[in-house]
Amino acid sequence: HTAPDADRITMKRVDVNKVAATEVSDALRRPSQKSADAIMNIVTPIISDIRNNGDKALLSYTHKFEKATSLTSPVIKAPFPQSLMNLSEETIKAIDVSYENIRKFHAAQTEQPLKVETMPGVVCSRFSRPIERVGLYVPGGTAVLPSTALMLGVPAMVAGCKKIVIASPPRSDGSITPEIVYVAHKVGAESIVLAGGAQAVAAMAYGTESVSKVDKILGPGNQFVTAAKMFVSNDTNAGVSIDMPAGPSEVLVVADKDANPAFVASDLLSQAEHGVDSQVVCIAIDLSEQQVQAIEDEVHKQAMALPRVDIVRGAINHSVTFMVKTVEEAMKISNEYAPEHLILQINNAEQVVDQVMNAGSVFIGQWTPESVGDYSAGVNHSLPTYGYAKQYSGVNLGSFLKHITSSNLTAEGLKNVGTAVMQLAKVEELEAHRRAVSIRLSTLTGGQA
Ligand code: HSO
Ligand code: ZN
Repeated sequence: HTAPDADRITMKRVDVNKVAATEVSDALRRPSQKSADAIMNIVTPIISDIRNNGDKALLSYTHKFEKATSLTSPVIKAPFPQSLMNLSEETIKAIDVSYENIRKFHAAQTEQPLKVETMPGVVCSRFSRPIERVGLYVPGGTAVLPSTALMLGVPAMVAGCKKIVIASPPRSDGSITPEIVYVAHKVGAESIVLAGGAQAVAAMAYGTESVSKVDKILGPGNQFVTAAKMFVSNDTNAGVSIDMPAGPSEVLVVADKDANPAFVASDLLSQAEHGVDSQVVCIAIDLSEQQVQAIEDEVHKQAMALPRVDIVRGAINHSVTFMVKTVEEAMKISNEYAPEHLILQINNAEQVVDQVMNAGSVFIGQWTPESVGDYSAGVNHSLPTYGYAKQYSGVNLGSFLKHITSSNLTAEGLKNVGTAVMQLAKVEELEAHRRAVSIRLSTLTGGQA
């Protein structure tokens, strides 16, 4: 039954010790995205239309793209009516448990203000303040994602953001997923914008008659959402920042001889079902031909039983298994790929975490499927994709804060540091800078500036 056939859902295999290094890096390449220019050409007119025509334009895009032609107002303001959050007991409980774990983990990220006396009488401090108004984008598309509302809304609430705006595309009947309304209510959101895509991003960046303007926009989305976020964050008229560039979801699973092939396959598939453009990578450490085969058999068997098998098939099509000999080789490939999610189904997984240099979030040991982090463990699931784990952190409490520094000098302190300041001002030929120090120092000695 393992004979290759066209319908078989199977990943490409690369034996790292038998091929050229270029073949490894080729196999690690992400599926290519539509050209950035083409996407920008589509989103810029939408953004201008929202800037010029506000609510009217926003509604017309929602009528067009979401087919929600009955919608007459693009915003629901808090307090949200109970009728919009009718949920089963089980769902309420699941959201409450997840909310509490996410709240605990993000509250623990609170940093104490720091204060350092760099020289006698020269005190430098750093403290943080919340970003006042944040816009949280919760994607619609092929799945409803109330968990993303939790992952963005809870840290915003913990940080103390005054105004939380949540945007999410409505369903074609104009209604919004009740789970999202319940989360919005729990995190104290000011409003829910019933819109998606570039138009929702533009509405939050510039504000409309009914959409509140925000200072930062966070959250994953398709290429149009990402392009719009990039555009508005570059527009000084908008005065808005973004979290990070977002791309399709991905996972890299490292498995050794003791890993359960069924567990490994289940983790690969849980990411593969996100979208046809998702990518999953498996690195098998010192596995025999039969053991790799066992994982591949499980991938096929479990995939065939999934409701979203067609999406999975698309993702698995550009996914790969690497065969390596050692943990070090595996971690070298993983760090090069910089996966959004890294799952370590290996012995001594906890020690191997020391070797992780680039990853969004790590899942340690065989009892830690990525799904727990997607929903309920407490870690954030809004993470850098597409290799951006090399330079970006996932969403965290700090994403909703600014750090402010302060200096506080005594007369003694100014005497101690003043010489250095005056000399550097002289080097830069900025005489007013030099005098701001010298005028004070001469006051201290009772002389003239
Ligand atoms: N794995 C996704 C997050 C998610 N999973 C939401 C299920 N719902 C990207 O990190
Ligand atoms: Zn997921």
